Formats: sequence, C-alpha cells, structure tokens
Amino acid sequence: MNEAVQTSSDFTPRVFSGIQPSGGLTLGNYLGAMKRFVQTQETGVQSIYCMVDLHAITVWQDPEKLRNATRELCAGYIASGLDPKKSILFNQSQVPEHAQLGWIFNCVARMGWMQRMTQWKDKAGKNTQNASLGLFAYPALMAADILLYHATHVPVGEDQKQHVELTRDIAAKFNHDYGVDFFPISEPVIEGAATRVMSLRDGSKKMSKSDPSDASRINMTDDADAIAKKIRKAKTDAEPLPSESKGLEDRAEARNLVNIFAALNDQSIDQVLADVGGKQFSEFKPMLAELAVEKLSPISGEMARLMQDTKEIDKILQDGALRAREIATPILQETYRIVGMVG
Ligand code: AQP
Repeated sequence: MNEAVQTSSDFTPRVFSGIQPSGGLTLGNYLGAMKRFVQTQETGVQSIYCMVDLHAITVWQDPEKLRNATRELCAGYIASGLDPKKSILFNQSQVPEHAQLGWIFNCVARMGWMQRMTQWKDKAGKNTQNASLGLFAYPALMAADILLYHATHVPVGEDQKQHVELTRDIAAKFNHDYGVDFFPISEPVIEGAATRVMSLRDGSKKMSKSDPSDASRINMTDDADAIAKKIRKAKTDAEPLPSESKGLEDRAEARNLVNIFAALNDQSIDQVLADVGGKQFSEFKPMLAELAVEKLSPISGEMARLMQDTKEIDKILQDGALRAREIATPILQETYRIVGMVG
C-alpha cells in the first residue's frame, strides 16, 4: 500500500454496496447486508445500493430467472426499509461506466492478486480452466463498482472482506502508477452479530443462495411453516445452550443459531445467552422460529406486494440508474483523462 495516497477520510463520506441477483435472497443477505444498509441510510450519509447483475452472470444464469431475481432483489431492498428517494437503487448493467472502469482496473490488477481470492478458489473449484474469465476478474469489477462513486465505506459480510481489501490495493496502485490522489482507499464495514450467517445444515459453510440444499438456508420468500421446519431440522449438538459466549467455542451450529437470534432481535450474543443459557435446543428452536417469522414475514409480504407491479420496480431502477450516472460519469471521464484517453 502506498503511504502517500489519500485516505478515505479525505473524501466526502459515501456508502456503496451491492447484492447479486443470482437467486432468491437469503437470511444471510438480509442480516449481513440489507438490514445494515437500512441502518446506514438512516444516518443520512449518501448511500448507493446496486443489484450487481453483471456479477451474477459470471456463473450461468437463466435469463428469465435473472430478470425476475433482479426485480425481486429491488423489492427486497425496499421491503427491508430502503427508500428509493433517500438511497440510490439501480441495477449495474444500466450504468455502463461500471464495465468501462472495470476494464481499466483489469489492466491495473495483477493476475497473482486475483489468484489469491478465496471466492475464486471456492467457486471455480478444481476445474479452473472451465471457469469464466468474468469469474476470475470479478474483484476488479467490484473495485470499479465501489470506486466509480468514490465510495468511502462498503458495508459487507465477512466473506467479501478480501474483495474490499483488493479494491484498496487497486485504488492505491492506480494512484501510485499515475501519480494522483484520485481514488479513495475505501473501508470495509463489517459489524454486528451476523456478518457471517452459516448454513443450517453445516456450521462450517456460509449460508448461500446457490447452495444446492434448500434446507441449508432461510429464503426471504419462505412462509412461516417453511421457516419453522428448517429451524426445527437445523443441525445442532446434544448439549444445552451455554450462559456465556465462551461456551459456544467449537460449537459452530449452536453459535450460528444464537448469532441469528441476536441479529434478528438487535441484541448481543451475551444478552441472548443470559436469557436462554441452560435451555435445550428443543426449547430454543421454537423461540428462534417465532422470532424469525415475526421479523421476516412483514418483509416477504411486502416483497410479494411490490412484485405485483414490476413496471413500478423498473421505474425505480431507471430513476436510480440516472442518478447513479450523474455521479459516475464525471469520475469515469476524469479516470480516462488521467490514463491518457483522447476524447
Ligand atoms: N451467509 C451470509 N452471512 C452474512 N452476509 C452474507 N452475505 C451473503 N451471504 C451472507 C452478504 O450479502 C451481500 C451480497 O452478497 P452476494 O449475494 O452478492 O454474494 P455472495 O456473498 O456470494 O452471496 P451468496 O448468497 O453466497 O450468493 P451466491 O450463492 O450467488 O454466490 C455481501 O455483502 C455478502 O457479504
């Protein structure tokens, strides 16, 4: 990292984050991202939230499902509490500057940096020769998403920390290579009880939209019965819950359920354990199911209502894209000028 470059504190605070419309939203997306986006919006800092459809197609997406998932994600953002008048909501493909800056960053980022990314290793698996070039270059496009708005803060779940760190490296290398202080060194914001919600079937795996097992996740569109059934069947151990967080060490599945409870109820882990310590899972799981239904049902109901008028959703996205471009266009133009493009 170049010591001489500007830090994010020299730039006007601005928040950017995104979610892929690569399937239905999960409780992991809600607690790790959306709930926190809403809290950020309420602080009054300018906030930009994107449906990163260009990222989604780094692995195959059925076109009709992608269209639907993009609209459903927009509905999910709004149903969770994002206000399209206060925050900018749009889909990435409608702001072509993302792909344009992404190309510049493809030329700044190094192959070795990309090869170290754990998401690349996880998603490409053993068959890297058959993975898309887009999947490999994913973090450079993500850097463009963030830096196109000179975003200073990026709320993400734990799994995206490495990509935000790479964004910082790209900004620093660009600034250094061209002798400018143009891009901020953005800060990842990873806070709260649920920055890493785990699979209900395996406490060592992240809860994910693309997990082949539907029982591994709570979908934001699941009804009360499905939520209760999945929590009832969630993997646990035979011990009662401890009274202190120390007692959750080496108990990944138990810790995950307590984390979810804490995040849904805006409590700390210790506050939850003070109430439920000593209880068996047969008693705790129905409490968690009831809480999850109470918190998620209004959101899924509102999502279903919003999805009845997809024209209105498309209008919100179009308006968001126009507002996003007002910020993005001058930053891309200045980037081109710095790099030496004639135009
Ligand atoms: N399980 C999780 N716990 C906490 N945060 C999570 N996020 C995702 N899963 C969890 C956060 O949600 C934001 C958007 O993530 P994404 O959907 O763009 O990409 P992802 O992290 O790859 O999510 P998935 O569900 O695993 O998608 P697929 O299966 O398509 O790859 C990010 O801030 C992420 O941290």
